Amino acid sequence: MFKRILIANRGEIAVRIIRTCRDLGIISVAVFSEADRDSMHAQIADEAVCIGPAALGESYLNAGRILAAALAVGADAVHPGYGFLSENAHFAECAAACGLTFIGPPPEAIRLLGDKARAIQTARAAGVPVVPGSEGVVPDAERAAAVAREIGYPLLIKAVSGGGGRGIRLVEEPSALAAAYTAACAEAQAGFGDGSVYIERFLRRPRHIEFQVLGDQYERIVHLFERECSIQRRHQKLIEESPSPLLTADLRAEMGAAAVRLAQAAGYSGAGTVEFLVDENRAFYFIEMNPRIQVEHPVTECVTGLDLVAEQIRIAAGQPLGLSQADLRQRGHAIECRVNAEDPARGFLPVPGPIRTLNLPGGPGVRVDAAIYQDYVVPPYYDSLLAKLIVHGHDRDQALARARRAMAEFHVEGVPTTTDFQLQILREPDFVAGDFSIDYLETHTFPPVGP
Ligand code: MV4
Repeated sequence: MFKRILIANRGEIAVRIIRTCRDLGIISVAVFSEADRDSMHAQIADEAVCIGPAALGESYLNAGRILAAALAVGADAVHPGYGFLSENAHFAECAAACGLTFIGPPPEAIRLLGDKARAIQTARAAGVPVVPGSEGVVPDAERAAAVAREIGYPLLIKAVSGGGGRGIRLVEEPSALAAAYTAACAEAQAGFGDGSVYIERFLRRPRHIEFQVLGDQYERIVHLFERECSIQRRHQKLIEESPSPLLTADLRAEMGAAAVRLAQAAGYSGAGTVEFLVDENRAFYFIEMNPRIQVEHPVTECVTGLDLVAEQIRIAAGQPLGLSQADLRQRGHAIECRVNAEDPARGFLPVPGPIRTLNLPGGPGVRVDAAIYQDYVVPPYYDSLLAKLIVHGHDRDQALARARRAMAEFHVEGVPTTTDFQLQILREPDFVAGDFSIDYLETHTFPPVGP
């Protein structure tokens, strides 16, 4: 097992990883920017190294500085968390070249899944359903028109190197296709340094349901059931849950098996997430796979009883998976609310600044993953995630009651937060009935809550 792990991240996920390191008797090493001197992750880690100024390119996105810090402290492994360098195949290769274990999937799998068209072709070859569309990259406007004649309108042009909502363009009718194709390629080139695009039929009002998978280095892969992630605003998830209110046991087993087949075909190991869209007929389609631990992983931890970060570490250390699919059960119901330092009344504008008062919820079935404390100053340079509230209950009704109870207890003064907005969702009849899609927040209005 590793003796010392460097955590190449900040905020709640760095704290989350430090906690598991401590459980496992592994020395944790934090890295922090000059803007994060007072951050919780830098304070609670066993060791902490300043790696540079606030700017991402000089700290958390600077592979050279992070690897130099890891070598200087004698780390044997690097955990990238989510975001930052977590999906950077080159960083994973450089870590290995330095004699450090990258706690994540093999670089070849990261590279394959980072190319969304190759990922979809891998899925198709593995018998995983995909959205009707182009077979791989669409190289010119003539080919785009040919694909469009086959699949019809509306359609989406997606950047091969996009993902997570970046680099997508909706085309409603044939007259708009040629210009949209040209613009999509130019945008993709400018945004990702790769102008390749592919085309899919546009699904109306789908649900976004993802499956957690876990694979060891010996080709054993299991799935840890689904997370329902449809409640989002502009690709920022606000509430996630497991199980999804939509899935039947049969559909869950079918989608889980598909997720495992895709991971196997991609040569995957470690923790990963397979994203599907599910239409109104409950037909499901693979759209992409994320080769990292995700923000919403605690929902899966609650219903499976596993520590996913510990599983990542054991897998990276070469231990075989101690679980088989038949051992795994989805127990009860878990809901996560992401508490952001944003003002819903001002279009969810991020508002950094000092936290003057902080009262965190507790009690039965409540978990808070956060990296904040009273008088902590939220820096303006990074994301606005303050905390994650995760509740667990015997069933969805109990989990909902606990989520409402805990969110009402969640009290922050100094910066605005999303808690009151989420409380309204937790009480809204369609949400309570489990009747929603990715369009939920565009089709439901919530009055601003006064101070
Ligand atoms: C789609 C889609 C409808 N049809 N693909 C956006 C993020 C990226 N992961 C895939 N996305 C979508 N792909 C087809 N063929 C609708 C979305 C989409 C979406 C997906 C998941 C969660 C939120 C979303 C919000 C808007 C659009």
